[in-house]
Amino acid sequence: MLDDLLRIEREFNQALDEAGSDPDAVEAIRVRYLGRKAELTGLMKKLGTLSKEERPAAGKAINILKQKVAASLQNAADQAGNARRTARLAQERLDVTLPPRMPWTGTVHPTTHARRELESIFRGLGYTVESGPEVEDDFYNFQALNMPPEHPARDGADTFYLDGGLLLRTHTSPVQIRTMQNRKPPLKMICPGRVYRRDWDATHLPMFHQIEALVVDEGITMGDLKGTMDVVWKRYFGGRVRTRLRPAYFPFVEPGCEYDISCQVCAGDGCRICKQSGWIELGGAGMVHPAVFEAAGVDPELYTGFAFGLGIDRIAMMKYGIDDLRLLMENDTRFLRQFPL
Ligand code: FA5
Repeated sequence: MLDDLLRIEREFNQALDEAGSDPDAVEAIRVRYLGRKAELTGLMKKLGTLSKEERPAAGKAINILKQKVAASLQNAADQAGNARRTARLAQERLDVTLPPRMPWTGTVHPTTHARRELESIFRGLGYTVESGPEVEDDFYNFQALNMPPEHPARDGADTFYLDGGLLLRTHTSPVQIRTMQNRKPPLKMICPGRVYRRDWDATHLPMFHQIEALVVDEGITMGDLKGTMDVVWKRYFGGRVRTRLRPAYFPFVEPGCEYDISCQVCAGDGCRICKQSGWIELGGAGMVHPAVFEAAGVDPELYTGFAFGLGIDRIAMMKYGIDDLRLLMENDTRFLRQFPL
């Protein structure tokens, strides 16, 4: 029996060496050497076949080996567990010195940004900010603006008509009438907002944004218009911008003009965006027509006023060097994320 115990101990030590720090292998050895079917358990059962004199010494030797095996197994299991934990910790280690991956938070749309900046400039000059409905009727969009039914300027091809004599406003000028109906002069207001036309190309959108301005008081002149525009664009684009007025016809102003700024993409040298002219048209302007004052209930003998309406999308196009207005409508985040605030 003693030979058996020596052999078992040798085999056990060898098996434990081979198991190394693999906890599954250590557990398998525990089952093999201490489990119900273990050879040591078998030897224990065989004690009864030994003589009375041999039995105590043999029983003691078996128990000592069992305790040694149990202690070695406990030791090996602890080491295997530690090794596994250390390996896992090494794998999961965080390098807290790495720069963080910043979440993408979205940006303000360039048109919104341009609108907000313009609003802030006009507020600084004492203007109020008004709004009006996008679904208008014929009176506000055309008639009150000196465009009776047969007037060629209300060319049906440009207008989205709705049922019930309504339409999507084609410009922000109807808000001039609504404001004058509600407030007495002197008044200085702007109205930024969405407008709609049947257009679609690189410089024309079906839904775009205008900013309307109206100033009414005694003694307002074209000089006030030009001076105001110059201040606004110098503040918005910086000192390098040049401005010009060109005579133009709009039924609701007299005299009327178009308002250009030097192209901000090529600094006036001529490029694809300004069609080599060095100038970009931002909108129309002029002195409020007496017929418009009359339609809105303002005395044209007492008051004069100027008005203008500018395309905000075109202004954003200039500010950010965008060469196709349709990009502003497509909501492509690869484009939009180039304009962080
Ligand atoms: C008007 O809409 C007049 N109501 C402006 C006005 C107001 C004149 C007050 C006089 C007094 P016009 O149709 O030119 O004018 O449009 C003004 C500006 O809107 C244009 O110069 C352009 O910058 C912009 N615009 C016009 N159509 C489009 C379009 N389809 N897409 C984007 N911008 C446009």
